[in-house]
Amino acid sequence: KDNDGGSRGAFIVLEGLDRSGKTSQSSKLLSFLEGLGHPTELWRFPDRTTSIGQMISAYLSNQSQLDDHTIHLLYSANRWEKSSLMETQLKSGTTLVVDRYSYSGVAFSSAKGLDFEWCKKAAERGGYGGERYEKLEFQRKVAECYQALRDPSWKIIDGCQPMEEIQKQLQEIVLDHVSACKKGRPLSHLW
Ligand code: 2DT
Repeated sequence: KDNDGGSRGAFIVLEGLDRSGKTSQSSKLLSFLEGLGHPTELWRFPDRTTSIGQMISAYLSNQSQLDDHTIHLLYSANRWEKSSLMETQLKSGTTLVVDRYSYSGVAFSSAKGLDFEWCKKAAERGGYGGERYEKLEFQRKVAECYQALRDPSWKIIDGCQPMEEIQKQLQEIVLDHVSACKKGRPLSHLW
C-alpha cells in the first residue's frame, strides 16, 4: 500500500565480481539502516527460493546445462517475478538493499559472448569456489562488461580496502540516497 504523502524507500544495488564482499557488506548495511530506524529489507538475485530460482541454482552448481540465452532469460524472469513486490515495498517506504541486479544480468551474459545490446534489452524485457562462473579469466571479462555498463547512478567503492572502511563509505553514500528518496526523489525505471 502506498504511504500517502509519505516518502518512498531507496533502492540500493550492490554489484561487483564474485568474492568482492557484496554479501557481507549488504548485511552490515541492513543492520546499520535498521539501527537508524529506516525500514529496510535485504534482497538478492538470483533469488534461489522461487521455482525459477531453483532452476538457476541447479545451473550454477553444474547440475544442469542450459543454453546461454535461456539462462539469461531465466535470470531476467527471476527479477520480473519479484518486480511488483519490489515496487510495493519501495512505495510503502521500505528501503531495499539488493545483492546483485540487472547489471549482473548483462555483465555476466555478455562476458560469455552474448551480444551486449541484446543482453540489455533482453534483461529488461523480459578464493574462487566451485560455481560455474568463479574462474579468474571469466571474472576479468565480467569486470570489462561492468565498466561498459557504468552510469552516473553508480558509486564505485574499492573492494580491496579493509571491510570497515568499505562499510563506512557505503553508509555515507547510502544515507545520502535514502534522504534524497525521503525528500521525494521520484521512482524511475532502469533501461
Ligand atoms: P551469487 O553468488 O551472488 O548468488 O550469484 N548472475 C546473477 C548472472 O549471471 N546473471 C544475473 O542476472 C544475476 C542476478 C552472478 C550467482 C551468480 O549468478 C550470476 C554470479
